Amino acid sequence: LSDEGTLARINAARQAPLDLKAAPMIAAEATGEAHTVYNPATGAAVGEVIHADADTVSRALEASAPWTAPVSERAAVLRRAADLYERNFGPIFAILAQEAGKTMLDAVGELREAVDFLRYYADEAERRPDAKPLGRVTAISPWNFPLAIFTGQISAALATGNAVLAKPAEQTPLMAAHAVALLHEAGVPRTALQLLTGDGPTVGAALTSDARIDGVVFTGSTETAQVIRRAMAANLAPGAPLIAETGGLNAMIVDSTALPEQAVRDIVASAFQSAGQRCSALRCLYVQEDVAPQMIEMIKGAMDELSVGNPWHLSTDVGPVIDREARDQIASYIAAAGNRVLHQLPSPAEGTFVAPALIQVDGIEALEREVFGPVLHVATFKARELGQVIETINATGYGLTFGLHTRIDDRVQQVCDRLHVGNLYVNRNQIGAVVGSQPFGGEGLSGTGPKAGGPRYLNRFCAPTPQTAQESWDSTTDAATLQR
Ligand code: UN1
Repeated sequence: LSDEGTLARINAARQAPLDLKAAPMIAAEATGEAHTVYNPATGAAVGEVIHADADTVSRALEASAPWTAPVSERAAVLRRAADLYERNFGPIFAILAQEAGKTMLDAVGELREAVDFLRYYADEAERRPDAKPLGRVTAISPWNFPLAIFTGQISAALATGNAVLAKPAEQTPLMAAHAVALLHEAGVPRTALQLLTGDGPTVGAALTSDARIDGVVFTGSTETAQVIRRAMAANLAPGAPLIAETGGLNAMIVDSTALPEQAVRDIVASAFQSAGQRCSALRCLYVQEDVAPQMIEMIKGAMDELSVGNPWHLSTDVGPVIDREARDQIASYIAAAGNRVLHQLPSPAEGTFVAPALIQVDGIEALEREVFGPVLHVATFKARELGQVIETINATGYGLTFGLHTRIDDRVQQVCDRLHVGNLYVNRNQIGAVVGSQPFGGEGLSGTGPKAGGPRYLNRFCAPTPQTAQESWDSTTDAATLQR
């Protein structure tokens, strides 16, 4: 993206006019009501979506059939889909910007990740030639990665031969419909991959409680995962797994040996890239007291450099939050912080923007809840209080990402040994896990495991074998997570 010629070419490719429509894509007749999809940056209508009604969901369940083609053929189709995704970068970037408020940097990363998932799970499935699928899998995906996580869930389930019933987030049906069209074009049978655009109470509830469902894969809030687990416990076969990746109260520790410029760059990226709308984003920074005043001034200075605005403009660093409800909730949270707000940029007047904010935390406190937006909290600690900081982070019960900036080698080991966290990043930012080389997932309230984009992930989408049943995510562990 630093090359102007490439940027101009990418930008030109997303200018083509699009007819943005989404509807249930099922192997039977679909019916439902029309709703408008809005651009969070401008408030303009960008497309239309039909929400599946209850009859459509039950027709889809009826029509659903596992993908019985040999694994080599399934893998070839998924690789073909990866190629189609790459060739379609223009419309994909246009939809990501207009429907999900994604900056170009985020959109490029998202497409890359989606393509990586398709190829990685195709390869992984071929390593398990004798595996049997679970059967029918429900995939419920979030709006913050409407292409990458949507595709990751679906491709894991399809690679292993399952039938998928996919319910995308209500805010991002257009990206989902475009992706499913490409997957069908690549050769995924329509009975193996069905899309059910719609709302949680109609579509989500039916697809997580119907006895014909053999497993659920979900990414979203911890609270919704708990609702899904209860629905599954009441109605599904007792062995049906929930594979969940949920929220976090992600922290970073910066001690007095850290390199200040590097730490500040990584703090600002971790907290504010994607407008803080990543489950991996940094929420609470703990800075050692003697370097805190300087560090806080540098963070404020770096925040001032951020350009907040419409992601359609290539110079934008921070786009809108997803919708009005999110904007109002985050804005009132910041307002309630009163004089603990150390710094906040001005917000654009139009659209659902929340400008990045820095909020002071008194003492070594943990945050009470995840605020899913560009809000960074900062606390200070004395050298002898490091242990207490780690205990405080562990005590939240969440354990998704964690960042550490230090130049003391022993400290890295000490922190690694004591923190209960899925992804621990040292002397770098704490977002942007990479499929294959940095699998992503959390502990405790942050998810069930196994990690997405990792070598054990596909096992969970297969009927258990004596060997896979031994793995640490077996049903006992699975039932114990999300309940702390
Ligand atoms: C999420 O925000 O739901 O590490 C997942 C990252 C991403 C995963 C984030 N690859 O930022």
